[in-house]
Amino acid sequence: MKIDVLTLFPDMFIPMLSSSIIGRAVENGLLKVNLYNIRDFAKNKHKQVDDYPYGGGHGMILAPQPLFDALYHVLESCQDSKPKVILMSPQGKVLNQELAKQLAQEQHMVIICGHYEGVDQRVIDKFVDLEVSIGDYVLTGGELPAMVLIDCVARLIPGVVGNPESTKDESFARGLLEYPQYTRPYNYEGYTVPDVLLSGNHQEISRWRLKESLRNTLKKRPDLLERAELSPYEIELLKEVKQEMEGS
Ligand code: 4FV
Repeated sequence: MKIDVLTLFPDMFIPMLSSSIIGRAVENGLLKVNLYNIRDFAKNKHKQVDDYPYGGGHGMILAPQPLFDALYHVLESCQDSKPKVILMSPQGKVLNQELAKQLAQEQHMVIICGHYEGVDQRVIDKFVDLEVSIGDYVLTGGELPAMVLIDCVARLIPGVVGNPESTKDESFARGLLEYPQYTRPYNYEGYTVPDVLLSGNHQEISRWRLKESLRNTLKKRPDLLERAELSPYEIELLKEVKQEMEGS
């Protein structure tokens, strides 16, 4: 996958693109990220990239010229299919695992990082295919949201995370929260590991894990349960969980 990032702060991306799983994905060519500084495309003598909002009001707006020229530059250099142009914005579709899975199918994405009060609407009207938000709160810039998007999409690229199985039954993969995880030692300060996990009975273990996944989701994110398509078996297990919770 190739990702072109348009930002006023390209250096913010270096640590995440050179560390850990994402760093390895870049090293082994599974992920190519080009960082473009929007200010490099500003044609005015002071390299200004923002200006006052028409109609008055507080704050500044990212002006059209530097962004138009940055996007022309990035789009003219792509031979193959047109990339998906994404603007990180609080007005966007709220990012979730489903959207991450969809975007992981893309070969080429261009991510625009807003700043100040936002970008001139004409940039959105002419170039933006999708606005994405990482949550209903306002940040100082689109860089952190862009990094969040790159991370959650890149880890779904085959070969990026060591064992592809691990992205199959993780939280949200099935619309449910994950089950509790344990590792050695068996007894830590008197806190022990559920015996079923040491039983070697994989059927019992997967039943316990599914039940605990349902319990976690019911306790922490009941909204997800409403949306989850549960099998008759899962509905049975959920009933047991509810009885146990009523009993406790
Ligand atoms: C944001 C979000 C976000 C708004 C003004 C940057 C800031 C400035 N982006 N999800 N929440 N962006 O707050 O994506 O342009």
